[in-house]
Amino acid sequence: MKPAMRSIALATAAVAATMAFSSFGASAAEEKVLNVYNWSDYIAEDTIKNFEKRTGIKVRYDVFDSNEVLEAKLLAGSTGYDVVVPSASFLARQIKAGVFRKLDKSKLTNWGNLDPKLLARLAKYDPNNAHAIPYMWGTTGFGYNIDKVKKLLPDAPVDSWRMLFDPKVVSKLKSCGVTLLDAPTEVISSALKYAGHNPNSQKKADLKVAEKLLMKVRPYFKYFHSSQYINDLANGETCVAMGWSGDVLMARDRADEAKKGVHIAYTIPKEGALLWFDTMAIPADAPHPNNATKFLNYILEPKVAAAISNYVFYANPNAAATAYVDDDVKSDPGIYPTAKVKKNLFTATVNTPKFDRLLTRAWTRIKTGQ
Ligand code: N2P
Repeated sequence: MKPAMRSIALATAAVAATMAFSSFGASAAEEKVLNVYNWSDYIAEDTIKNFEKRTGIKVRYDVFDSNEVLEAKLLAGSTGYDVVVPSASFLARQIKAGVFRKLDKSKLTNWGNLDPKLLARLAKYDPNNAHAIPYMWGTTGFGYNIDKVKKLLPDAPVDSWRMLFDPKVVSKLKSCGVTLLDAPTEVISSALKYAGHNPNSQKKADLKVAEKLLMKVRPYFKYFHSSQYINDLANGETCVAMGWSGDVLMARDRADEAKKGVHIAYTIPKEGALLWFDTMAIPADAPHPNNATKFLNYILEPKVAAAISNYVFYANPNAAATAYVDDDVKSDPGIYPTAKVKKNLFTATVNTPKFDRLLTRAWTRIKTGQ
């Protein structure tokens, strides 16, 4: 079945299931089904299989690659999903909109494995950590093809956002393929940081600064997309891609495995970059909330979390998992940045609705070049 058809079938099945069970109340036994909506390339190969084997719960698994897409669905409601994975800055306003149910911590017996410092940071978005568990965290920087970039521009500023935001540099790299994330908040805040402004500014004038900057470089971009770049970088189809830490490192890994002479590196730009947290939460109208809680508790198991980090190259917030994380993952500064680099990272604040409206319009202009 095509992915779109599958989602429609899934949504229909979920609505039917909700209707069938609603008359029995929340305590009725749930059918052994769980509908998960996660980012693409964001779970280990056997995470779902092992959960199904152990619990007998059949997981239907759909993927997305944009917080905006997830948010539009959540706000419209009746998604049929039991577990979704918003970034913390999006989660915060989704909580305010009432789209999540509170976690039943009495059933999350593995909660104590979580790093208290990270929970405290997350509590800024979700007071008392009432609605979400932290899943993975990472940075937003860029990946590049070491040899292709060197060939086109021997003294390329590979440690700087200039690789994407300085027309003098990007114009010279255009021929080997430069791409941007289709993630408006992250692109704008990164551009603002590069330009020396407050990356979380909600001012119209600052948004204009970022828009102008992006308009100057946009002719040199091949596309805006948030998942295609992994394979394109790995295959040598593109040479510079704004991207998320683990995704770029996955591209590096795939390139190494293919042994076709493609060498990829990840940069956390020296001007500063976004540090984000992704979370797992249960929609208020989830058809299988008990199964969802079981799944969240499973994700909080140290070995499960470690296996995911080892596969997707994102850092996890599970202190008890560290012992099981591979040494080359633990020691990779692209995954766990050094203290010095960390000082230069910023986190996202929650956009005001007004800024978001301006941002959406600016983003359309940037993408279409009009
Ligand atoms: C995984 C995407 C990482 C999540 N492909 C970005 N928030």
